[in-house]
Amino acid sequence: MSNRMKRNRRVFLKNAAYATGGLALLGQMRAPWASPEGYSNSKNYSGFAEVNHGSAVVRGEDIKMTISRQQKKIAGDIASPITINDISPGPLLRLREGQQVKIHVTNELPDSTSIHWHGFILPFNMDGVPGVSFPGIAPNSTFTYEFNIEQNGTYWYHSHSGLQEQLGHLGPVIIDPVDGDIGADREHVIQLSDWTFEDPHDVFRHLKVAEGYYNYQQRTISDTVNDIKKKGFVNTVKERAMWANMRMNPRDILDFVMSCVF
Ligand SMILES: [Cu+2]
Repeated sequence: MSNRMKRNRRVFLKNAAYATGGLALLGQMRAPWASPEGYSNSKNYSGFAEVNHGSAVVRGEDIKMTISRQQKKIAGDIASPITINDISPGPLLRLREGQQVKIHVTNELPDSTSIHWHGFILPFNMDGVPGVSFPGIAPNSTFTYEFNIEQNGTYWYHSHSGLQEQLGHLGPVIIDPVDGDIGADREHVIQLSDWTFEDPHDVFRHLKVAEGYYNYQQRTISDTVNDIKKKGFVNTVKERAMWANMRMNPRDILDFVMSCVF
């Protein structure tokens, strides 16, 4: 990015921040979830989990990550997500372009696990895909990933073993550019994830058996009658035929989202 572009982008972001922040004296009265370190996992804000994500940043050249399964409060109920360094989703991994890193991953799960570094440029045997580039991390063992950081940007890591990712085995990664200039005055990491109290294997099986399993908004005969009244018979039939041709349900947003996740 040229210096001029960087400057313009900064001014734009600053103005945008002031515009949205109004007279809230940005930086002094900012909302808790707008903290540079983030609080999205804090029970103070949403009651989502009993962990303050704010302290969960790991950095340096020698990093330890421990995978286990712990009881956490999610949406007011007790769940057993997979945790990384005691939180779920895992900590923000903060690296710098040009550095070397050793990441010791200890598996305290009863099953084999892995961490795939999504989008990283690295040697194939450090990629973390079991059965392809390494054998996986057996229970009660530690695998050390070791590679050079050759890029910068925003990435994420996640398990490539079974459906562990759906149980919370994932986390964000920020790699700072070698000159430290991210081209903005402030940054926020937002990682969206979803939680189901169902076993992800059951969800997977339900969707394979009946694609509309989680579609609670199926169209009914009265919708068809209403459509005919509004759009006419021919248009209604045409529209129904279009969705049928695509083999999709127009109201199956949830199924669509779950299919993408898996
Ligand atoms: Cu990935």
